Amino acid sequence: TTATNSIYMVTMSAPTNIAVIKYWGKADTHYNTPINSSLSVTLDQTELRAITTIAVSKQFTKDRFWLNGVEEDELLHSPRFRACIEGVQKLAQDHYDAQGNLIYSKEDWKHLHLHISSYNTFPTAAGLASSAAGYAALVAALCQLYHAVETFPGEFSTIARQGSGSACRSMYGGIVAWRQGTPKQEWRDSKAEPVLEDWPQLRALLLVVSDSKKDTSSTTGMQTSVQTSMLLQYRAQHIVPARLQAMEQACHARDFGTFAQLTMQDSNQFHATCLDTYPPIFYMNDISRQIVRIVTVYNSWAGELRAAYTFDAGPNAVIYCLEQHQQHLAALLCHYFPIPKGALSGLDTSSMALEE
Ligand code: 2P0
Repeated sequence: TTATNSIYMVTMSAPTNIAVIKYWGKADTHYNTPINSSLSVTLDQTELRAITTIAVSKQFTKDRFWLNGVEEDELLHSPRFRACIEGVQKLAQDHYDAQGNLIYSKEDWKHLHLHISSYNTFPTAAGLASSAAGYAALVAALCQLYHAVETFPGEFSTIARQGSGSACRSMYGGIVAWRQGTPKQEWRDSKAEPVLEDWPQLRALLLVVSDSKKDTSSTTGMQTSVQTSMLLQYRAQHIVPARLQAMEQACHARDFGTFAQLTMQDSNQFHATCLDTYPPIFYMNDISRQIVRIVTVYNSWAGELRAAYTFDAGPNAVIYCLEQHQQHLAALLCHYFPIPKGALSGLDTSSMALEE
């Protein structure tokens, strides 16, 4: 076994994901399962990530957690956070060093305290799915720490789901579905499933309209929607199943036009259910609506769907397009929303002149 003063550390990161068929509404609040399946694109080629380091030592006397450098005791002791730690701990294995000596046994893990530090490389709680990346990175780091092994495919994603619903989808890259699952066996089939490993030409432009914290948290918002919006119930039962199937087909065929149309319609419908909620929830603002107009005009100018907007629980837009239209679209958007000097990095602005 290890010396008492040794510290064992792991670091893992997870990307954010942006849903094109949205999750909104819980079927079971305890197991954190949804009233409809959803589908998202994991932004795994970007730097939009949560990075989580976990340290373990026999010297630690209690669990501690820092988010972006600030200690967050309440979050650490929340049922969702505990569900992640305990969920992965159940799958822990003994841990040996390179020489085959036992360092930590399964029993040890139950008594050892953790120091967890997590950073987001993007604004927290501004509708850029920070909880998705955050809980996915937490679960990934715990899995690494505990040398956890799944007892069925997708089990790790069921644990991330209990941290935050959308986090289960960030456990895989590419295009990922979250199957709503059934109550039997504690909803073990409410899990993420990779749908398409990647779509190399697909691009996402992120338009940060505001990086301040959102007014209505997703958890509270969707609870009110489930209680008051009949439109949400109708959507979950009668619209999403067929739309999801059409979306999966479009992804497999890499049919961007269909993908774009379904994406925009689903975003619109999600925000319609927010308006149908009582009291109503407004996530999009005037700038968000201007972005919708620009994309609509751009698509009708092109005579085909070349860009697809989508908005989550905040005013920020994500615009999907194909690689060949990325520069043109970025130039158009920069024309209407000039970017402050120095705020752009990694983009070649010299080639961004509008062609028309
Ligand atoms: C989604 N959103 O599918 C939808 C679209 C926001 C709009 O998942 O309560 O943070 O932690 O399970 O996952 C945001 O909700 O909610 C979300 P919890 P979560 O991406």
